[in-house]
Amino acid sequence: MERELKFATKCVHAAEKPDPVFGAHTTPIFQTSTFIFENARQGAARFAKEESGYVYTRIPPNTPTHAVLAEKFAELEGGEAGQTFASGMAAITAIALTTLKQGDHLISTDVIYGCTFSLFSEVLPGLGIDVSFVDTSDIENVKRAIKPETKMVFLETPANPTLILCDIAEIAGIARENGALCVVDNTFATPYFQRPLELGADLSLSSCTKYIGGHADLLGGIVAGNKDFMNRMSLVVGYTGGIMGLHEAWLCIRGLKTLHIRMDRHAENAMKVAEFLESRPEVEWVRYPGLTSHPQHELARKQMSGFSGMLSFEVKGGIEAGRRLMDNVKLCSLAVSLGATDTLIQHPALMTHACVPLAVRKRIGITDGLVRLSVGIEDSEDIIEDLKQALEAI
Ligand code: LCS
Repeated sequence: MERELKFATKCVHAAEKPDPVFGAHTTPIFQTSTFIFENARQGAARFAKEESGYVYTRIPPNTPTHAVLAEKFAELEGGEAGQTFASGMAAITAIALTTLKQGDHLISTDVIYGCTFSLFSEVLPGLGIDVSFVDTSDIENVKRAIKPETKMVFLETPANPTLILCDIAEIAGIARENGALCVVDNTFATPYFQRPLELGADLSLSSCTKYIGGHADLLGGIVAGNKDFMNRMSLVVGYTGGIMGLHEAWLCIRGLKTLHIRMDRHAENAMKVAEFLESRPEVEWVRYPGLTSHPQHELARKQMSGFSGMLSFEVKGGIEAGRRLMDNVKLCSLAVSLGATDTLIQHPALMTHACVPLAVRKRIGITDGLVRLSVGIEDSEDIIEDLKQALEAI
């Protein structure tokens, strides 16, 4: 049997094919909206899906640039196939529309990115889909929430912004036994640190806007899973049209080539920053899966090979102290999004999760004083120095 390439080698080489016409070393951007058929028979065969190949840029497999990115990501996640999207939200929407219809039931992690929460709580119920938000950190809650109509269990782990985890293998098993699809939003961990498909999930998705692109200069989404699901989803992709731009696809291919190096540095820096914050008298608590104080540190060690670059913490003095901290940082950028090369600081209660009702935020631990940090790949000493001066200025 052929030896499987290591993850770092896959980041660099997977799906890359030298251009057979001109020999271009990198994957070209196929800046075209349509593809020429050799004859009418071929055009008809491609539309009928009797023959594989490109048709029109909105319709999967979109273009060869998109196809290389989808295949590269699928290989990194350990999936059979992939599909790219205009954003992480477009990916989540297409998965939901492919899987759920009127009368179906969705179980979702309760701590989840704000717009995913709004999509599930405001848009899907309008289509007749019943949604239960569940604390998936306890599998008993998932078992209790399952109904005959449950068609999908949607997990986000580590969760945005509280960094709470859920046991992917256990929950994927429960979903499978009950005929429901298990989908994991793997944006925070990336396939470098966590591979949900290998743990039994059906689909793993990422917002490429974050670590996959890696440089805070694009919007994109991507999904990996089996071929059958991708074929079914291709209809929804073609009909709804939320596809990734060509330049973005090219940037994501480039981003993935350094994913392993960037993620190691993000995680190394995040651990140092988490330990620094935990040692400070101004800080009430710190939540980072790599800290032994994280309530699910053992689970993190079991299902992740590293702890990524995201952490949250609360400064003593609540919302006001947090606001002063954010106003006083000089090196860190006060911005939403995450997974950039620079360190980003933001306030979920007023920013990314402002759309989540206060009562829900309180129940799921998004306190008003919670500050979220996306630790960048700068020198950790400089990040820590900046946070130190900002904490002292509170
Ligand atoms: N999933 C997670 C876990 C996210 O954090 C985000 C965006 C998305 C999906 C959606 O991806 P997008 O459509 O933006 O590509 N998270 C953001 C955040 O925490 N700040 O700004 C956006």
